[in-house]
Amino acid sequence: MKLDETVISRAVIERYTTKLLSCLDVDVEIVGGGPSGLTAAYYLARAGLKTTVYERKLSVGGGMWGGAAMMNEIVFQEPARPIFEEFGVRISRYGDDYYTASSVECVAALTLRACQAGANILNLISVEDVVLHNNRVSGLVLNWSAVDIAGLHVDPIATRSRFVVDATGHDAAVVNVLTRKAGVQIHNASGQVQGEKPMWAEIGEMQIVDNTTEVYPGLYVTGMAANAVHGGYRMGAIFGGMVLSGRQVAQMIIDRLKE
Ligand code: 48F
Repeated sequence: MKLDETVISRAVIERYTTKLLSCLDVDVEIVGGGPSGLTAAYYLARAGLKTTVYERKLSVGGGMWGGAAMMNEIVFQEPARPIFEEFGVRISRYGDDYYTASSVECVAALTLRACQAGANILNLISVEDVVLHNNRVSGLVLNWSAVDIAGLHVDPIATRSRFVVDATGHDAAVVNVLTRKAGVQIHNASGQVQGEKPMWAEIGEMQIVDNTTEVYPGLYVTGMAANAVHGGYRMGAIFGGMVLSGRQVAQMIIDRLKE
């Protein structure tokens, strides 16, 4: 059998181009491939919705890899257990109220399940802006992360979707760019990004599901971005709220698209 370098290159170029073209017009675009974004992608794609995740880094997983202070175990609580079990993660009980799992296994499982459910995950792409039509977020503005890092003056490409999800974690990057550039009021207590509060795990974990909302027409928040936008507490290395919020935003969008 002969292996031809140009055929290998052609395969990559053709297949990636097909994939990228299929992402130009989708049901849901998720910005950020951390635990909340990957969980949302799994449930949305499983419901048959055309779903894309954009991740600016080489690897998805966000803040999950490092557990707490680089000790690669994560902790979660009972309400999140069925989600981790559905992802096929091996979990261990810790005391009466906690479970632990390998953070590496969690990232791998969430990523695999999201892909196998049919979500497209595109890494190395940074979302730098939103498409805003008639006071509704209608898509995303993308560029290669390498362009951003190198500071090159290169115009982006734009997509269309029915809903965008900001799953960018503490930065709430999508909501921040919308409010900064469009000067709009968002749907929270102050109309502006409130910023996260200091750490209070119990309250932060309770708030995160309630804070998973549509903050502007067409734009939802999930995960730590939800608490950042609504002024909720941070919670550190407990990840139950992240997957519960990811499942919640998926369900809200699925319900909306059924209307
Ligand atoms: O930060 P991240 O893991 O967000 P999350 O899903 O989970 C938070 C936890 O990891 C942890 C915590 C647990 O209690 O508080 O922090 O809310 O993942 C966010 C992902 O979004 C990517 C970023 O690289 C990361 O992988 N991201 C951020 N900005 C952009 C982006 C952008 N502009 N374009 C594309 N990806």
